[in-house]
Amino acid sequence: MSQDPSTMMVSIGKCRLELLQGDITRQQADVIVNAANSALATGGGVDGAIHEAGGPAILADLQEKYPDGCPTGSAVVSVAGHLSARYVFHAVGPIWRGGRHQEPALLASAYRSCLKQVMELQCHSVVFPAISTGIYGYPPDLAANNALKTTIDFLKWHKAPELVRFVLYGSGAFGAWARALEDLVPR
Ligand code: AR6
Repeated sequence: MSQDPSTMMVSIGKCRLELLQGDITRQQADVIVNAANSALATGGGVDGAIHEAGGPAILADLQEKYPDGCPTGSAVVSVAGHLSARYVFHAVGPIWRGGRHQEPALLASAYRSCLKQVMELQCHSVVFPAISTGIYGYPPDLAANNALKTTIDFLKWHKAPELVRFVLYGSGAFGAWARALEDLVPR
């Protein structure tokens, strides 16, 4: 495991799993994942940042392709506009309501839906934000364990994609992901 104050990296077979503190709109990857809502309406947080940086082509594509939105626990694909990516995936995580309303299963399902579509579109790299941990209120430590365990299980089973990077906004989120990764992949 390599480590400096704001990055962390582990290998899962031939795949790389990275944590980085930063702004996801500045990333370069085949796929950038957005934390969306089920109406696919422009919101705040990472969603607002992605639509602002990516430009109006993203919303126009979503409105044309998915007029009925996207169910919680799933993800849909749009163009990437001005972002440095082939696609933007719009993943809908659950709103935290205490943890007994299928939140863990729905969060894992949102990540799995993205990873599956990364493979189907023959993409090799994907960057994720901390889905559901902002406006949707999912506790960061629980979300981190869920996101990383789901991803590690997927990488072990499918041996792809080559690179999965979580881009965490702020030191609090980065710390939660770093602790969860150390627990799941002890050095
Ligand atoms: N880069 C990376 N992470 C970011 C950035 C950024 N530029 N900006 C915020 N984050 P949120 P949710 C972090 O609220 O909880 C929207 O209105 C943020 O600090 O963006 O899934 C949608 O339209 C937090 O850790 O998404 C939905 O209605 C994480 O991204 C709703 O919010 C997720 O926070 C979705 O809520």
